[in-house]
Parts: sequence; C-alpha cells; structure tokens
Amino acid sequence: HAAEAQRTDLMTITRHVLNEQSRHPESRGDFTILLSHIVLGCKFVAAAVNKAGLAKLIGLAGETNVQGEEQKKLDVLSNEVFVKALVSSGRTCVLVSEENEEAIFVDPALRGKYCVCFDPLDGSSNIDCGVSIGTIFGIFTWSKDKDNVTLEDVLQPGTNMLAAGYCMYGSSCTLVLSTGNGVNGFTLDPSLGEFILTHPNIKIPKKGKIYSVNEGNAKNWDGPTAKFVEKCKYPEDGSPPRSLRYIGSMVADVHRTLLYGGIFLYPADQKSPNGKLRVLYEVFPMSFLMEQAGGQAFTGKQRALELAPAKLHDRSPVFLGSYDDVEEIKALYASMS
Ligand code: AHM
Ligand code: MG
Repeated sequence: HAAEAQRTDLMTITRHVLNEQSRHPESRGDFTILLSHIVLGCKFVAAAVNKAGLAKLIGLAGETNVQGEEQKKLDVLSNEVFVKALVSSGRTCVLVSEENEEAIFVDPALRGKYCVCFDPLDGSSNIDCGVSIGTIFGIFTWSKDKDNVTLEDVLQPGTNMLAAGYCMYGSSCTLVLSTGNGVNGFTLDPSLGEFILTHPNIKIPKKGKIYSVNEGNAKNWDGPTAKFVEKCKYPEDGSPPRSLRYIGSMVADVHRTLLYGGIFLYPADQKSPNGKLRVLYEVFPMSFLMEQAGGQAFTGKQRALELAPAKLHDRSPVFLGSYDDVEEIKALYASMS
C-alpha cells in the first residue's frame, strides 16, 4: 500500500522554498539562505525547549525586557541564537526583536537586503509548565540599499511584507511559512533534523466553531468585543454556542485557529487601549498568514496589514481567523462605533 510504504521522496523546507524560487528566475537564492538560518534558530530553540527542565535552563535570568516583564533565561538564549544566525546569514540589514528595545543594524560588511522582525520565544509565561510556545517572524526588504538603511526600512505597513511564519514548540515542532503564495506547514523530523512538508497549502475553514480570547479582561472590553463574545455563548440565530479555547500562547492559539477554524482575539480594553500584541512581530506575521490561508485580520478599525507602525514596539488590537467570523466582528464595529 503506497500510503504505508516508507516515504523516500522527502519535501524538506529548503527544497520547497527552492521550488518556489524557481518561479522567479531573477532570484539568487538569498531568501533560501536567509530561511535556512531562521530554520537553524528554530531547531536550536526546539532542542533547548525540550531539554529546558533537564538542563536547568528555566527560571529567571534576572533581566527585564522592553515591556518591563521579567525575562526567562530561555528567552535570552533564543534571542541570542536568532540574532547571531540572522546576522551571520549575510542577508539581513535590520533586525527587530521583542527582546531588544532598539533595532539592530547589521554591520555594513555583512548586510543583505532583508529586514527581519521577530519574537524569538513568544508565550514565555508558558515555559515553566511545559505548554506550547513559539517563534514568530516577518520579513521585509530594504527600500534603498545597504548604505541607506534606516528605521523606516522596518516601519513599513504589513502589506509590504514579503514572507512570514512561526515555529511552534509543541507536542511536535511545526514551522508554518508563507512567502506570499499560500501557507505551508512543516514538521521537524527529529531523526533527520529536517522540517518536512506535512501541511501543504493550508486553508482556514471559512467559518469556525471556536473563539479564543482572554475572558478575564471582559470587564474592560469595548461594546463590539463584548457583544461578539456574548453572541459566541448565546447565539441569536439558533446555532449552537461556540467552544472557547485559550492557551495564552499566540503561536499555539493561532495555529489551532488556522487548522480548525474560528477566531482569535486580543482586543483593546480600557487598561490597554492598543491591546497587548506587538504590530511588527506578532500582529503582522499572523495577519499575513491568515490572509494567505483565506482568512482575515482586523484591528477594530481597519485591515491589520494596513497599519503603519510609528515605533518598533507599537501594539494593536487584533481579531483574526476564519473569513466569516472576522466579517461578524467587522459588522459589529461598523454598527456599534
Ligand atoms: P509575550 O510576548 O510576553 O510572551 O506575550 C505575548 C503573549 C501571546 O503569546 C499571547 O497571545 C498573549 O501574550 C496572552 O496574553 P494574556 O496573558 O494577557 O492573555
Ligand atoms: Mg514574547
């Protein structure tokens, strides 16, 4: 039986990206090289996460990051690995990391055209209890050349993004990637050390049965968000109520939303008028992936990818997921505000 036979023709992530690039005859393989360095970072973090308890890597490193939260040692380590891998690829010019207040400008001798925004280890409150965490990244290109690299090269609207993805360190390690031509998922085969295409051409269901939000913030929500969640629980059209799933790790919550359908929301509230999630390395990459998979991403005011961040660590509310579910929240914002 063909399906049961040992698979011998392996579609690794590198092979997949090379195939995609062959559609662009002018390409010189720079993106493939960049991606292989991102993949190296993901493999390192996957290995570190797996042995975190054993290696006594968990726990506080005694540092505080940009948002004033205590940083875990694994965050520091992951950030260092990604920064070094990206710089040494020779294909990047500016890096924006959640863990660094300032952008990192790559030494001119090592510069290439890509600008990478990333959260090396998102969902860090979940590290110590072994719940899924992830890396998120979004990629732009410089607007001029290596002698004229400025912050403006990364403060671009999300519609300019070239590629985005995340790697989830869960019960398996899965890397989901879009280079603007659909979304594909790759699972790390630990025996090979390679990401193998396991989820080709991911499309999010048009409508879902799950909503995903931190309901503990409900008392501070605005009208449309509160109304939406009430309708999830007490549907007005006779449909069954929706299930609530919330991990508190954006990568895991978005991954489930992508595969099963539904909606993930991190709305504004009275305490955080811009929500919690950061535009450049959380909202943009996930919105890009959702749109590429046939879903939508909305901020409460506009298409999320059309935001133009003014600062590196700007935040925005976000509602993303199945097309019809996001339509519903858009209609509520249109009629109630
Ligand atoms: P972090 O970057 O400090 O880890 O915070 C981002 C995480 C997301 O993964 C997740 O969606 C969100 O914070 C959960 O926040 P909350 O605990 O407020 O629900
Ligand atoms: Mg984080």
